[in-house]
Amino acid sequence: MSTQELRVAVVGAGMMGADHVARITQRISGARVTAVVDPDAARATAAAALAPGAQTFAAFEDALAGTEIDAVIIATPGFLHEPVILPALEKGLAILSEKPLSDTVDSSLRIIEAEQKLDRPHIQVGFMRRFDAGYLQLRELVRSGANGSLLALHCAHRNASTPPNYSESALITDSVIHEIDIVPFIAGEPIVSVEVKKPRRNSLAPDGLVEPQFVLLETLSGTLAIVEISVNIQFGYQVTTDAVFESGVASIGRAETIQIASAGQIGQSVTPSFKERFGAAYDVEIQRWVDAAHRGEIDGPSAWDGYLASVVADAGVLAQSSGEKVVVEYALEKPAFYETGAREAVSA
Ligand code: ISE
Repeated sequence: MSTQELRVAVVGAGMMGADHVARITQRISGARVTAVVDPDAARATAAAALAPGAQTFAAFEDALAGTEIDAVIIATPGFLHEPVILPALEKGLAILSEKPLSDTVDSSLRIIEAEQKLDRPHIQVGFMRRFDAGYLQLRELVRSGANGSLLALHCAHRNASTPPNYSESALITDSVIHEIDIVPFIAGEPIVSVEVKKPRRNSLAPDGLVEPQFVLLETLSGTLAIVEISVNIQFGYQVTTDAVFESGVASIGRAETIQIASAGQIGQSVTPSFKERFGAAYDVEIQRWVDAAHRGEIDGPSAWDGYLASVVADAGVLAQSSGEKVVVEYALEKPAFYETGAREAVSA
């Protein structure tokens, strides 16, 4: 595998899957997309057209049987990850699973148990914020201690609108899962409790969806992250963080584009979706995953990080329905297996 191009199957040809097909074809070295898997033939064909020579398949098993694959990117909804991850592990493929690792804690546990039967971690989880320049600078600032201890984080996570079938629990499991991963990454310690507050409902949200919500994530030493999740805010895609230190405030996520003062107004464009807001981070993430796969490693958040996030998300969904502060109980200690294979720069 080391000198040849990695032959990648992309499973799930929706917005994210198609974006990865284009990325690998146009900007990533050392890999090419040889298979696109989606039960929707039109979607598979449209995505495969972005990668010359790529074949299409309706199911992952068909791709395994029908072509040579070294690696797989899984970009289906979370509840469909395990049925792809388990056979991919059996084949010893390099795996990039989009977030969340899976949709339940039990499923995440089955995945990490299956992975630990191998010689080393094979799964990297697509928490792309760990590759974003702003988050990395913020993490370094916390580590340096230059402004004293980190006391609190104001996080805004805003989407223009929701896709079909987006439910209230998805606010936690599909959206805030990013803060659930990145807050410990920045703070350097785990989340110990979750609480959810619900302000006045946005009438522009689909019927029955209660949002925005405020999700309070408390870390071990008491740093509090207050996450505003708003998913039908219309104006575009915005993810910002203001970090409150003992002697100063650091802000990331607001200055992505040029600011223009003209005709009596100051304006700046807003990214329409996560594809643009985190485009550079995705590029770094996928290049490092490909390079690591050639070395027989992963280089980013592992399935263990995916499992930890699923435990916190579970507590978050409970907090959402109960209105209570829910203490996060981690049933497992980090296995030694996960101390290797993922580079320190982006792994917890
Ligand atoms: C989507 O799946 C993502 O991962 C985006 O980053 C997030 O902002 C959005 O809320 C999710 O639905």
